[in-house]
Amino acid sequence: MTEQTAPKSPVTTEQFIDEIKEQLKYNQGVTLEQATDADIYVASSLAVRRHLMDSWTATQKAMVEGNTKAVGYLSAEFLIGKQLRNALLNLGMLTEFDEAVKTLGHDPQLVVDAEYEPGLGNGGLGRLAACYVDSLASLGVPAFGYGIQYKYGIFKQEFDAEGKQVERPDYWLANDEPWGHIDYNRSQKVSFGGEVVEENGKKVWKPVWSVRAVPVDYMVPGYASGRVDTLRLWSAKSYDEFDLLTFNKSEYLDAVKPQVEAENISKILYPEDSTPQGKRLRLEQQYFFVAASLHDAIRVFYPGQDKPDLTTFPDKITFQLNDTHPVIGIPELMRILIDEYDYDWDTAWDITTKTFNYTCHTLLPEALEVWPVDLINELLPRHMEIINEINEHFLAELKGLTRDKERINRMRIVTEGEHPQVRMAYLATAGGSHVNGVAELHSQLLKDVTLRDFSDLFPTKFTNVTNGVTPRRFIRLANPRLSALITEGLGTDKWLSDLDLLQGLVPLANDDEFVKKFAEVKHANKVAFANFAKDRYGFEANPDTMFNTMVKRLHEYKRQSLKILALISRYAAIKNGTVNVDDVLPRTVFFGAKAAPGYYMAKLTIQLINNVARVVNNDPDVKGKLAVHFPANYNVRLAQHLIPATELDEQISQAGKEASGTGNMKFALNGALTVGTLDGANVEIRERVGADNFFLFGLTVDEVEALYEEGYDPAKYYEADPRLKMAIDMISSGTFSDGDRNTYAPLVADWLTKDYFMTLADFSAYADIQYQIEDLYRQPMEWNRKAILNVANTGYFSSDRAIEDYLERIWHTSPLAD
Ligand code: DL6
Repeated sequence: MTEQTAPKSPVTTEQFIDEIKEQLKYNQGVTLEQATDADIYVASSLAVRRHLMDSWTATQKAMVEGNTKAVGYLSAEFLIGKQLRNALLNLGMLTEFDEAVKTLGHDPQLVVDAEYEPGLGNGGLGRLAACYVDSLASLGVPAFGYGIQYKYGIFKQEFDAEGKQVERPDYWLANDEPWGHIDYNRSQKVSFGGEVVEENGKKVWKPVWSVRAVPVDYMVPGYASGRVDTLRLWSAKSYDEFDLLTFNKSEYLDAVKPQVEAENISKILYPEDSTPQGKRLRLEQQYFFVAASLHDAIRVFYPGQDKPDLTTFPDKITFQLNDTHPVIGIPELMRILIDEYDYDWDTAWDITTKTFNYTCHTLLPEALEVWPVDLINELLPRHMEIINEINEHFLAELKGLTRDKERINRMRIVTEGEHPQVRMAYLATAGGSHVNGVAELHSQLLKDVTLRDFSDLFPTKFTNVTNGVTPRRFIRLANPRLSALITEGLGTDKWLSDLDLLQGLVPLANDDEFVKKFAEVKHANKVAFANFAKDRYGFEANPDTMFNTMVKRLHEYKRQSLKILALISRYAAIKNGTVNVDDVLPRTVFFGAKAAPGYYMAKLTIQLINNVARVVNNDPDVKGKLAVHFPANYNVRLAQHLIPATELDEQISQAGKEASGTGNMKFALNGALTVGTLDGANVEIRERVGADNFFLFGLTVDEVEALYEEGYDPAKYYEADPRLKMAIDMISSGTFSDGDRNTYAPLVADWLTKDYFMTLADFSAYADIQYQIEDLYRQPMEWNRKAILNVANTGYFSSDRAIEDYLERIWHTSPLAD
């Protein structure tokens, strides 16, 4: 990326004050005296939006007229976070905003806080999509993020009196939402069901119901690029508002049924990740947004043309399939080309395979989506025919490549048997040009294990693009103190658009004055977080203890259980005198995690963590030494507060299970040290920051495999390490369940008899490395030197670099000319 200095505000503070007043008057109809913080938020957002408008239209015009191939990022999730500050930063208006709002008698922080965070994603995959649209715009690449504007985002997490997770609906659209522009004039019709008939020798799909896909456009401002891309999220509306006849018969609920059913499609985000989906509504959602997006792209790139030459479609836009969720787009584009535009099969297949690419985000076999043929037949009968035909063509192609019948059979897109299914990852691999994993290790495992047959026969399709995160949101906005210090250290602020410049901080790790300033920044961030936590969650966190954080979705493979077992063992050791309390390094542990509502073991782990926190935090024997906090409802906002304050980050998944991780990148970039396994992007982070600056422990992928082969017996580890035994026994004794010995019995039984993710096998190494961590932490200058080296050496993990890799390896397009 070309280095950019910070953008210059398009307005003075005085002008911005006038613009806010104008919005208050003409949009909200309130006087300045009546205006609340929320009013000021809406007025400022609308005023900021206006400043983006010219660049937005110019970007679209340049894209269509300049013939620069655009990127269509198809994703069921975009976890965008709050918009206002991000837009202000990218426009260079942060100072003008703060000044204007203060002049108008409001506190800028309270105004920013009035924005309700859209939770349109589950975790890593959705947040990655948001980072990628930010980087696309910042690099000046014309792009559309295409997804769904769910009415209810990821559930709001609360904890009940017993520490159990309770899910509450997240009706984010009940609040004023000034960023999305609903465009009824550019809606698309999306149809379902019915049958396929032959008319004049042609297949014709006769669907029986349709919904109206209405685009809601969010502008995606690039940082200092002058470009603004589009995040187009589809909302489902009914064509039949309601049935008057039924209404007049007083059957009121029946009268609105079709409307309710149609609108259900975009009603709620599925609160799952990495777990199998078998829900009809989920397939409806997938087809809904993909079909609308493909038709939308044709409308955008061939304006006003009845019979466009769609052989040029792959030159106009390249579609990235963000995991398998949008893969139904492959048969949909085939259907559009064959049924709507009369192309023959081969031409349609050529266009389709050139148009799509697929990113896989998992290594868990159960997370690779499969759809029952019966369900697709019922909802999308014409697509099922096309998928069957793709399967037949593909099998014929394979027969030309290999004589290995078993391999060919293993590669079937549509399985055989009584309940045939469509394997969406296979369809994506066969129907696209490139397949990529999201970290080097992950991409290698995709080739060696998950998609081995495919990579053997189509080796050139496979590539890697290691994930990245946007430095604008996750350093500049989240950590203004560190940002100022980096700018001071480097003597420039250009690092925000070229994160490799952080390398310039390497020598400063040996400059004691700089190291001290760095330590002061971290301490100030800890104090700020403690204040935020007190205010927002009501707990006291002592900034003079080590801040140690584990935030991510709750999943057994991520192994929050390893962290909590180690913590309990430390607590138990203090209680029974094995460890002298005076020797214990004071530590505050933060957890943040949502569990899928139907994931029993994950929810039980949450309950355990909350109860460990309750017991430990109320025990005078460990006061000042050990504290555990689990702020509910981990989201982007909490991440932005907690990550800059963290000193030790946990990335402790079983090796070979975390595809990449992106939290690990955010923490390293904010000067936390990582304790982690050789998994996902940890491997590359460690390579870059240096083995001495990363706390590595645990089994490797090969060792995990060997242990499975040899027959894994978790009980052996329980017997062998008294620290582990003590921790598990303490749980079993009812210490964290008011004496009830059964509460956590399912967890304990699982650990001792199955422990699929080998928590027990890695326990000793994990407990041992804590001594190393604590020794280092007792030498603050050394700790902070290493933390600086983490910041300095992780510029590679910018999403700008990731997008540049996509441009070069997969999309083969470029930024718009100036
Ligand atoms: O690539 C983004 C993110 C990775 O960093 C995580 O390691 C990975 O678990 C996550 N995957 C998902 C979806 N899982 N499935 N399917 O969220 O993607």
